[in-house]
Amino acid sequence: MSLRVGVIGTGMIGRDHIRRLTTVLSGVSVVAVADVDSSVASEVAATVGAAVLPGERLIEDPGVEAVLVCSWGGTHEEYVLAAIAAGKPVFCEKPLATSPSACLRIVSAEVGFGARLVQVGYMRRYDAAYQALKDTLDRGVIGAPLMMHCAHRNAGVPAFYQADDMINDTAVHEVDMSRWMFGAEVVAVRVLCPRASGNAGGLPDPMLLILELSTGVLVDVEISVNARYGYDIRGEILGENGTAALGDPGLVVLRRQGGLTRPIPADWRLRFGPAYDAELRDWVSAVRSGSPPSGPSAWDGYAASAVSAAAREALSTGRRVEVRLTSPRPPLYDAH
Ligand code: NAD
Ligand code: ISE
Repeated sequence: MSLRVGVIGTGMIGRDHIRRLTTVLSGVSVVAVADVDSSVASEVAATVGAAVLPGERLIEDPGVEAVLVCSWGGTHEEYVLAAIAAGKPVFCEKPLATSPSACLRIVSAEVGFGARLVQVGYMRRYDAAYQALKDTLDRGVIGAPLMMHCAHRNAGVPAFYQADDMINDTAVHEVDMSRWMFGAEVVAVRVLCPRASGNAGGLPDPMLLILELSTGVLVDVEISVNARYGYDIRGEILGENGTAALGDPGLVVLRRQGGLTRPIPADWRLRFGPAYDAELRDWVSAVRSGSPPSGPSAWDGYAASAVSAAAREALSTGRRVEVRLTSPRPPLYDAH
């Protein structure tokens, strides 16, 4: 029997995940969709033969065994809490919620339920290039890490995208990646902004975050969201005995007509397609076998959100802001 999934939010990533669930993965079907824009929901539902339901009804529906939340960040808390209350596994796109307190309400509901139901869509952990980089680091090939330099460049962003989204929605990927890559918490953040790009459209773009990890490692993250030339994700670790950088996954390098070229992906769908496939394959397989999800947990979502909150304060005050996590971490998340 295939796993019957309901998807809330049929915008860009909701549609991409529905395509992946129905045409790339096996053992799963999309039986219901929800979106506040009912015309978009109906259009998408028709392509996969799913029912259209309001979000809360979709979660309660006995025909829906597991839920994917792909609506805007501000709506995640209510849907994830409803899924936990219904005892249904839920894959929630990042960020888990838009404030540390909202994330903690999810953590506490999951702890109250007594088992892990939530996975958060931090897909860098499933990306072949990031996994190879982590493997290189873990094998000691470059010695103990000292710093990591990251760039996260979007060709452009939608008109509704705000300054805080550069942190909550974009840099938050590098926050989660840094915690996973180095197995350490971010303890303080600074945010610096050079003069804004002529393409910035009112955003403090580009922006530089400096993350201090509990181990003394520093991670700097350049966020540019109107880079125009393409979607460019970079990362290089400086270790005591060498450096290791992300490779370009699956790109062909062309030498012809006196030139050397290689393509740059247009957006996140092209750069991270195989990573999204892998994260959902892993989630579907865990849910089908009745195991807890092994991907980023609600606690990881909370920790990333606490760093985002500190970074927003650092942006508005110009100060170094310390990150304080509620402690202790509940034992439910010990294997993480
Ligand atoms: P989008 O604007 O294209 O789509 C969001 C959809 O949610 C819209 O169709 C909107 O009508 C719907 N929606 C809003 N409020 C709703 C509600 N209360 N109930 C049901 N539907 C509602 O946005 P998007 O780019 O698809 O982003 C959606 C989420 O996915 C965001 O949290 C974003 O951060 C995340 N995302 C993650 C990645 C990634 O790389 N992991 C990439 C893109 C987006
Ligand atoms: C978007 O929501 C994503 O998560 C993409 O991965 C990121 O590159 C982009 O900046 C976000 O807006």
